[in-house]
Parts: sequence; C-alpha cells; structure tokens
Amino acid sequence: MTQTKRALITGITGQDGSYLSEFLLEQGYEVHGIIRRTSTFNTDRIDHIYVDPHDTQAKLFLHYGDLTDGTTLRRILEQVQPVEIYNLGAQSHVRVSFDSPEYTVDSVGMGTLRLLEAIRDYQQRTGIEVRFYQAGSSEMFGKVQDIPQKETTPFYPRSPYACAKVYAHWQTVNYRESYDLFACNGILFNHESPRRGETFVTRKITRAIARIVAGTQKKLYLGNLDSKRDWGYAKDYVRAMWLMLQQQEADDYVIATGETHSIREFLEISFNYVNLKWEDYVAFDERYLRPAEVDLLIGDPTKAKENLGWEPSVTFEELVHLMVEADLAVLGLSSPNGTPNDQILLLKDNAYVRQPM
Ligand code: NDP
Ligand code: GDR
Repeated sequence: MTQTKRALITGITGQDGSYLSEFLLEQGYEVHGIIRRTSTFNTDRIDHIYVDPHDTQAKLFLHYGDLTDGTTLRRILEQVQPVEIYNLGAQSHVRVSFDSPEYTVDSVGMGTLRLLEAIRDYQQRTGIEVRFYQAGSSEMFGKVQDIPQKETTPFYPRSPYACAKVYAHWQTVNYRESYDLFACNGILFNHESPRRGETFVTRKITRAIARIVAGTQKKLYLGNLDSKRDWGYAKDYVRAMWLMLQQQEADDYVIATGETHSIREFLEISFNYVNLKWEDYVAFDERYLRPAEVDLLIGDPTKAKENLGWEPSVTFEELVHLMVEADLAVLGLSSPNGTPNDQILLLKDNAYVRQPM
C-alpha cells in the first residue's frame, strides 16, 4: 500500500493557498496549513473543504504559526513531517509594502529563510527529502529589461515587497546549490480569481461593478490605469506549483499567459459585460499610486510548457467575465450573459452557500 503524501502550506488562507489545498486533496494528499491567529475568522476561503479533525475522514489540518516565528515553524515541521512544502505566506500587497516595509521584508524575505533553515536541519537530521516551493513573483522583474520576461531576465525590483521576493528567490537557489535541497522558485505573473483579495485591482473592479449594479456604490476610485499586467487564472497557476515539485530536477519556472493588458482594458471588458461605461464610474485617487510603478509585465512561459507540460486554460476575457459573474452572484445578481461553468458563492434564502469556483 502506498503511503499518503503529506504537504504543508504557508499562506493556506490566501487565494492560492485555498486553490492549492483543493488541488492537493483531489490528488490524495493529506494537507496541513499554517494559519495566523486573528480576532475575526480568516478561513473563509477554505471553510468549504475543512472537516472537523475528529472525523476519521479529515485530510486537512490547520496549525497556528507565523513566518515571523521561526521556533513555531520548526515545531510544525517536526510534527507534520511533510514531503512537500509550499511557501505561499506573505504580506503580498505591493502598495502596502511601501507603508510597512519592515514587516513585509520580515515575512517575505526572512520568513523564507527561516523555513529553509528549518528544512535544512530537518532533512539533515532525518534523511527524509522535503521538496520546497517558493512563491516568487513577476514583480521581481520590475523595471522593464526584456520583453517578454523569462527565467534569464535580470531582476530589477521596484518595491519593498519585490526586493524581499528577490532575496527569497536567491536564498532558495542558494539552499538548492549549497545543501542539495529540492527547492524550486515559481516566478508567477499576476493571477486572479473570484477569491482574489478585495484590494487588488482586478477584484476591486469586479466587486465594485456588482455593487454599482446593485445600486450600493456610485464611484470607484483607482490609481494608475496605464500599467500593464499578464493576468491568468489562479486555479491554473497552483497546478504549475505542484508540477514543479514532481520533476526529476529542481528548477525555476516563469508561469504566465504570454499576453499583457492594461488596467484600462480590464475596465473596458468588465464594465461592458454588464452594459455600463467605466468612464461614468471610475475616478482617480492619488492614494492608490505607488512611489515607484512597474509599468509592463509580460511573461514567456515556454520553459514551463516544454518541461512541465503546463499551459493556461482560461483566456483574459473569460477570466474577467468569470470574476464579474462571481461578484454579481455574491449579491444574488446575475449578468445578462449567463453564469460561468463552475461553482460559486451563492446567496440562498439570505445565506451564502460556499461552493468551490
Ligand atoms: P494572499 O495575499 O491572498 O495570501 C497571503 C497568505 O499569506 C494569507 O494566507 C495570509 O494569511 C498569509 N500570511 C500573511 N502574512 C503572514 C505571516 N507573517 N506568516 C504566515 N502567513 C502569512 O496571496 P496570494 O494567495 O495571492 O499569493 C500567494 C503567494 O504568491 C504570496 O507569497 C504572493 O506574494 C505570491 N504571488 C502572488 C501572485 C498573485 O498574482 N496572486 C503572483 C506572484 C506571487 P491571512 O489570511 O491571515 O492574511
Ligand atoms: P500587483 O497587483 O501590484 O501587480 O501585485 P495589483 O492588483 O495591486 O496592482 C496592479 C496594477 O494596478 C494598478 N492600480 C491599482 N492597484 C490597486 N491595488 N488598487 C488600485 O486602486 C489601483 N489602481 C491602479 C497598480 O498601480 C498596478 O500597476 C500582485 C500581487 O498579487 C503581488 O503579490 C504579486 O507578486 C504580483 O501581483 C505579481
């Protein structure tokens, strides 16, 4: 009989953590996640897959911890004994990283180092191989050097967040080369979904559209509309994380769609979908500008396609529509264009019914 594989995820309560958990559970893994203690519940995105641990069917387990707390990380590692670790935990908001640089660097940069150190000791002591995935970001490319950006493009980070991700990237490479750890960097371009945090621009827009349609919001305040991003669907991207850890050799991969679109184009397609003109609702607020901006991101996913067999399955337009539909559904509304071919958060008898999307 084969043993159940055990995975540990930091950032399990985030957008990617929730999709990755679902994916790994479907693959038959036992999934362990690190959650932070908060005064209100922060497990909304994984509530639908959580089963009381007293239940013999339970396959998902949560542990309190924090990337700023190395002792706890070590303790959890000893307790869980995972064969794969996905380091997704981060203060992941670029704009906020300018307001809170020390904390951002501590969680993103030092947090990764703490985890790598814990794995190094654990692996040396037990002889058990632990495969490590580091959630790298296209923000590391920052100021345009190459179009499109690929694994060999030099980094030029433009925010405390991006600087910390570059640090985490090189530490991951370093631990691979110094201690023979199976450690991979995913360099993921922006990926979105109905579970995207509400303050990232795509979700901020689609959520506002639903409220505008519902008559509870009149204006949407945004910053720079000219920057361009390579936007994909989060569900596709977590599959790529897993694929990286199933290869013979540890390596680094760009995960992207190879297409880029401006915030303006996102506005155009999303507002059009509900027959509204974005110019009638969007207003500028300088609060949402960054001290330094990343103007253009477009990734080249050729290596991932060739080595991992990975490809995105959702187009830009489909992604925008799927997000608008989901936010309309949260308010019990539907668009004139039907519903997406997936499951969503539905309002039934004044209560939300959570279903994966
Ligand atoms: P989210 O912001 O949705 O989730 C971040 C997760 O990290 C949450 O679970 C959060 O917990 C947790 N977290 C925050 N601070 C700490 C800490 N100090 N210790 C432990 N956990 C912490 O991010 P995404 O899911 O979108 O992204 C996942 C990872 O991928 C992040 O590292 C992000 O930087 C990176 N990334 C994301 C991309 C994207 O487009 N989404 C692209 C490239 C990289 P809580 O719920 O309690 O806040
Ligand atoms: P990004 O995503 O910074 O690319 O980081 P975000 O959605 O925050 O910004 C994208 C672009 O939109 C512009 N923008 C606004 N952004 C926000 N958040 N709010 C606004 O009101 C607004 N108006 C315009 C921004 O200036 C920017 O150019 C995301 C995060 O998930 C990171 O963790 C991840 O590493 C990268 O994607 C890849």
